Amino acid sequence: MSRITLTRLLPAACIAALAIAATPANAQFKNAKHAVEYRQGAFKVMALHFSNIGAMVNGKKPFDAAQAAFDANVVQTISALPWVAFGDDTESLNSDARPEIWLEKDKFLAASKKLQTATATLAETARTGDAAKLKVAFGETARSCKACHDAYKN
Ligand code: ASC
Repeated sequence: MSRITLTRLLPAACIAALAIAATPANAQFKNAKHAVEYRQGAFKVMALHFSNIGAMVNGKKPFDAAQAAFDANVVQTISALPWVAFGDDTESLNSDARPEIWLEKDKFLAASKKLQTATATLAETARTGDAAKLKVAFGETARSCKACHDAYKN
């Protein structure tokens, strides 16, 4: 291959490599049904660990700092996952997801980012072992959950 060809091709190869790197994670889904199951599973796991923190900070379970830190870490990690599973091909499938998700994609994405900011604070606060502060962070996160449910979930 001549040098001139290589010089011409390299930028194209770089762009192709970047495109692959930036391929949305929805490539992981076999089909739309699988994507819906994936996001529902993620929400279920998140809800279980989040509720566990709630039980602790609201005195329904003894406060266990290590357990709370573990739960909050799970919530933070999982909170990054469901959004890519709201692909256009999933809109027509039976679920609790409202059409507004696809009508207001930017707002929905912004709300998902807000949740992720809240869960990062939740995990950071849980690591301090301060139950009172964690209760505040729990409330902030719960408001973020609820805002999205009110707007986008049946
Ligand atoms: C939970 C849970 C939710 C949120 C939400 C907050 O514990 O499973 O989905 O809190 O109810 O309003």
